[in-house]
Amino acid sequence: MGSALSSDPAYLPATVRRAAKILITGHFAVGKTTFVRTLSEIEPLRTEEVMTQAGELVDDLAGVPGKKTTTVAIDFGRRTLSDSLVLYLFGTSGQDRFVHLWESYAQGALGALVLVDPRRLADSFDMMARLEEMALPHAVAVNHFDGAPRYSDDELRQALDLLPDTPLVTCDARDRASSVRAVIELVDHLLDHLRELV
Ligand SMILES: Nc1nc2c(ncn2[C@@H]2O[C@H](COP(=O)(O)OP(=O)(O)OP(=O)(O)O)[C@@H](O)[C@H]2O)c(=O)[nH]1
Ligand SMILES: [Mg+2]
Repeated sequence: MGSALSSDPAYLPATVRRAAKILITGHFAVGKTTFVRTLSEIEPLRTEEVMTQAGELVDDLAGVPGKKTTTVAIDFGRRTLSDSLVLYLFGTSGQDRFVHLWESYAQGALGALVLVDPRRLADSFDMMARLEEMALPHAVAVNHFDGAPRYSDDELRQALDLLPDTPLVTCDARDRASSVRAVIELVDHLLDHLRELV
């Protein structure tokens, strides 16, 4: 019985003692829902709605022509990172019109992983400013899109006005190994941050 439960990914290992809420965030269509789906060990909860003509003027689909839906509230997934630590992943909506949800998103969150599309760096400015304002510790993951410009870390840091200790990594939200690496960078950063507080 015990072994059946422990082999079912729906159940957490009995050794897990710590849980952390992490936000997966970023601007519209940067790959947040994809990232949560790739990383989650359970079937993620999604709140996708079909995009309609009404949003045509605000939903900039340049570079993501196949995208038909958008997150209207939250994505939720779970990833056990070690024998003792589980992450609860909350993917935010990228739509400006849901900015009022941010207070709920941030409630109890230890930190955020900000996905960035190198083809539209300026679209990330509002998000970076919001996280600074909320003093929410974060790491930045540049999501790989085919044909996107390749910037050096220095160029990206300068463009996004990152603090020297803000981790900057690259990932492909469709690829599990690189997504795990990105989230581990964030967790390491959060642990450093927590150590500074005690
Ligand atoms: N080439 C490439 N495409 C990606 C990647 N990540 C996501 N996509 C595609 O980009 C599109 C947008 O992905 P979503 O995961 O829906 O983006 P989102 O940030 O959740 O979008 P909103 O919730 O509407 O803000 C989808 O068609 C994905 O298949 C990536 O790393 N590389
Ligand atoms: Mg989404």
